[in-house]
Amino acid sequence: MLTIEDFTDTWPNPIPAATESGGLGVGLQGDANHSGQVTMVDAMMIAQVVVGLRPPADIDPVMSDVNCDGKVTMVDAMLVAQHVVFGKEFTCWVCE
Ligand SMILES: [Ca+2]
Repeated sequence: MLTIEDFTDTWPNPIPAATESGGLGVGLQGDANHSGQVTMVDAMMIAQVVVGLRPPADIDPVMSDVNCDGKVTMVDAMLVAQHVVFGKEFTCWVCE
């Protein structure tokens, strides 16, 4: 079992990280393309992977699974879009 309490760089600035079964993601939850920001591009990329317009390798599956159900689906794309537009925080439905 891996539990992340504080993950920082050498300054020490906090580094966002998330875990799920079989995976560790470092970065911003929802930042599917590792741009350093969570934007509508992330929501679009997740949606495009879900419908097969992009290869799964184009997104980080751990950072894209924002509801922590172990799958990347249209729900994750919608939650990322809601986060960008309304500032809604991500909630791990499975983890909590
Ligand atoms: Ca998910």
